[in-house]
Amino acid sequence: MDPIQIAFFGATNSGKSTLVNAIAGQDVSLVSALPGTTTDPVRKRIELPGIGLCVLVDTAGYGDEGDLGAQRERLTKAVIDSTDVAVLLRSGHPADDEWESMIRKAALKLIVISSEVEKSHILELISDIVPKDDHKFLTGKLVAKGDLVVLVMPQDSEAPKGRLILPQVQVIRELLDRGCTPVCCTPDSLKSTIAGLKGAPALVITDSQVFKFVNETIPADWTLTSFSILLAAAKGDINVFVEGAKAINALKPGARVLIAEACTHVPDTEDIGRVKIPAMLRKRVPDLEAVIAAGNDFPEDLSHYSLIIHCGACVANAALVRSRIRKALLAGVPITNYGIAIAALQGILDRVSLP
Ligand SMILES: Nc1nc2c(ncn2[C@@H]2O[C@H](COP(=O)(O)OP(=O)(O)OP(=O)(O)O)[C@@H](O)[C@H]2O)c(=O)[nH]1
Ligand SMILES: [Mg+2]
Repeated sequence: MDPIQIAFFGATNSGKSTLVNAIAGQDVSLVSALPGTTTDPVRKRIELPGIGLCVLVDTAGYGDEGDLGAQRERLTKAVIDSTDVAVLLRSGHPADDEWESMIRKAALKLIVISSEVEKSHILELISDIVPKDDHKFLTGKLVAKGDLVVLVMPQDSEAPKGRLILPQVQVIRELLDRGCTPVCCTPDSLKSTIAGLKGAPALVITDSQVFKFVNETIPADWTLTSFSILLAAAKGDINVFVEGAKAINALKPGARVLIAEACTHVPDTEDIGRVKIPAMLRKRVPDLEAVIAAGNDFPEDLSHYSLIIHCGACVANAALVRSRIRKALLAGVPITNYGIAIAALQGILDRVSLP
């Protein structure tokens, strides 16, 4: 589903960019004898033989001096969080050990390279280490071949003009691949869509924003879930998120909640994370403080938060969500996500089917 993110780390001039270019078979990154040639992370999507669709990430080297060097190191460290496979080039730099232990602590797959012979076998080393079982279906066991599935997809002001959002596209494509019949409607046409069906669909998948309406509109014995829940299950740990959502009931007046968004976007007036969820929480918890962290700005210190609510991560990969779950659990802070928080807030988490 997600491309496998393979990131290259090492001191400046250790040969990261040269190696990335060799793997890609093209000039992805600038190479020079000058330390500090690569300044920001450089990403290249590429299909690697025997491995599959990958994103290669070349990073700025560590050991660069000054304020700019420190800023580059910060960007390089942020890459660790979304990485599936790290390749560390050891070149005898004093900081090699520190970086190796930092990457090991992040619990991702690691290949340590300390000789030119290893560099020449890099594709085999990557192929041996990449996770092979990552081809999970979003809809999991909820559907089988031949099933009819109703998709409720509001096209409000938040929806991009002229196209569908990625989770909807992914689910429709997957249902077609699995031999199912997706039937799409907006909340306005849900009743007439149901009336046109011969019997109960195998599953109804709704946008979580209209969860309550859909739940009240369809018969109580129909199987219901949401796009966010499917995504949460594919990108993260559904059990941790369901457990985290229970913390909503324990929030005390003045509690601080971290709303973490994987992407950065220009906020909308109907914004789900910045407006809708905080408003729903404040109805239950007086003086609740919602702190927004967008993109890479996930705080290092999570101890001030009573709960973390993460976005559906439609543009981020599972590795990033896993690393955030790990950080939350290490800090002892419950973590959930948008779709599951909304389901919990509307009191229908028990009504939802998990994939
Ligand atoms: N002998 C030898 N030289 C290499 C090797 N890999 C890279 N070089 C040379 O080392 C220098 C630095 O290579 P880069 O690939 O730019 O190194 P980098 O790690 O990307 O460096 P920064 O972007 O500055 O962090 C260049 O002059 C390369 O030609 C190698 O395996 N062997
Ligand atoms: Mg470079």
